[in-house]
Amino acid sequence: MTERIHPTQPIAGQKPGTSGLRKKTPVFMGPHYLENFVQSIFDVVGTAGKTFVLGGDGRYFNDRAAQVILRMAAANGAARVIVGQGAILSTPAASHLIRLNKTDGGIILSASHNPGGPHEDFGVKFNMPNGGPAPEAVTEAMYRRTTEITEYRIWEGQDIDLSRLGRQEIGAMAVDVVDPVADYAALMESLFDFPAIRAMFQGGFAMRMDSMCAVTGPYAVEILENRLGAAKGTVVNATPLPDFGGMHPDPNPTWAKALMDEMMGPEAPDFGAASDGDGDRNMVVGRGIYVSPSDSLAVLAANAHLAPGYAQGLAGVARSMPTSAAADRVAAALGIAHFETPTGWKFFGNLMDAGRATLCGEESFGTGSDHVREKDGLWAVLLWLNILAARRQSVATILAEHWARFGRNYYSRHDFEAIPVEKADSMMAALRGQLAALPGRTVEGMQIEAADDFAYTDPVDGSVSTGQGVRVIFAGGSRFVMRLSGTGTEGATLRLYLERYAPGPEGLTLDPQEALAPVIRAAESLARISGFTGRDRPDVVT
Ligand code: VG1
Ligand code: CO
Repeated sequence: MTERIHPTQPIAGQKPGTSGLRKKTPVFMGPHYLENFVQSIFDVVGTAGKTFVLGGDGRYFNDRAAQVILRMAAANGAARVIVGQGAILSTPAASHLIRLNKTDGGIILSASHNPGGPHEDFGVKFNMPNGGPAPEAVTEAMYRRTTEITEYRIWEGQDIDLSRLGRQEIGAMAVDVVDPVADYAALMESLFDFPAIRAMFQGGFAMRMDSMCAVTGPYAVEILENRLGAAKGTVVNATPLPDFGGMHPDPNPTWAKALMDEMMGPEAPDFGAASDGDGDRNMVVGRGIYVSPSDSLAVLAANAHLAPGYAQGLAGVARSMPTSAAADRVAAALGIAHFETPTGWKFFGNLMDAGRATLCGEESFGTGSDHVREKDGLWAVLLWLNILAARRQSVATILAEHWARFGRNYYSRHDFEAIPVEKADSMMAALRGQLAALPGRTVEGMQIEAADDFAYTDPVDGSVSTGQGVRVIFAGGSRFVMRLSGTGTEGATLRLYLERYAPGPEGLTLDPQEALAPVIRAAESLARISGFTGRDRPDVVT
């Protein structure tokens, strides 16, 4: 092998979004594209003598990209890289390995819930030594570096054999290939009551776990089937494929339709779950009942003490701003702190590091805790299983009792995808322009209490993030929020988040779309979504 310094030039558009840099795969495979971004990461975080973790969700180009990054890490003077066998690591497992081995961070190869394949999406993100996604100041510095880069360093030579466990070397750098599942499975076993869950499965409890041909397959088979004794075949679509079998690995009722149909059908098992491309998202479904992610966070917060890892109680609960306030009500009842952060897991890191939040969640099928610094799909599934085993009730009963106690935050998100960017921008600008005049006005019979563009001051380090989503809040706890996605790779995606609070005891069992109808009409009348975009219905409803 020989070390080379390659001249290069800045490539426009290498700006990380909500969760790393995501682009169409052919863009990432273009000349110097991956190399420029990775060198920019290394230039910002420093590499000499450092140890990093590396792995990805197995999508197309994952294996090639991993080889390039290993050779670049060696040429940049890193001491050691811990890499998942086959270059595979789920995002939460990568976060765990970063923390467990006290490394200097890690690179995760994934475009998460976006489809994968030669013509779909690829992504790269850097996680900090705490195991969490790099904060905005760091990703900004990486982006700035991509605009001035002139060279990158790489060893040229043969590939490392990533199928072989154990140590190999590139120049002076050690490459340790590790089992992607083992340490993560041990962590799960330390948090949850495996004997109780095993007994529940032995008693005939049936489950369907849809891994959507993405990275959680091997994790779910090992944990659910091998260690917890769930029936063989409980995990479906369990083999990770480079194109996720053509599926869209986003665990929501639209893209995990087969699971939804089964759970709503006559042969439904007791519990269903799905996770996304990189394993950090989860959808949970009971027999005949869908659990909205916002409700899931609230139920988990209210019941976490039933799991051994959380028996001592929670320090606090944090949710992203567009996530419903259901978790806040639980926090208030428990007498613990609650926090409202911008969208994206990176904003939870400081709260968890400071011991102020134990559980965190987003409406986008993300839940997690301070066991790692990423959201964690299988963790959420296991916490649900632990609660089901402890309470010996159905998902439907647990939800009904939860709403009876706390009231129900009806919630839905409407996504309008691939809108021309100029149209989306003018719509958002027009809405922002009205905000100051909205409070006090009545729309659809609801009085507007407040309207703003969400800004967040991190209570730990004081950093400020502005422009995080427009919210219009009505008297009585209803609201809508609008923001543009920061993970898409085509045009703009508008996310419209809708919420309405019903205190109960009446009116707790409506269809969410019906319950939210006045809020949906209010959003349309104020933001003129159809007028600006020409769309009269969303592409995805969750
Ligand atoms: C979306 C979700 C956000 C989530 C992010 C990454 O971002 O809304 O809650 O943290 O995806 O999830 P955006 O900017 O498109 O709304 V993952 O599982 O794709 O890394
Ligand atoms: Co994900």
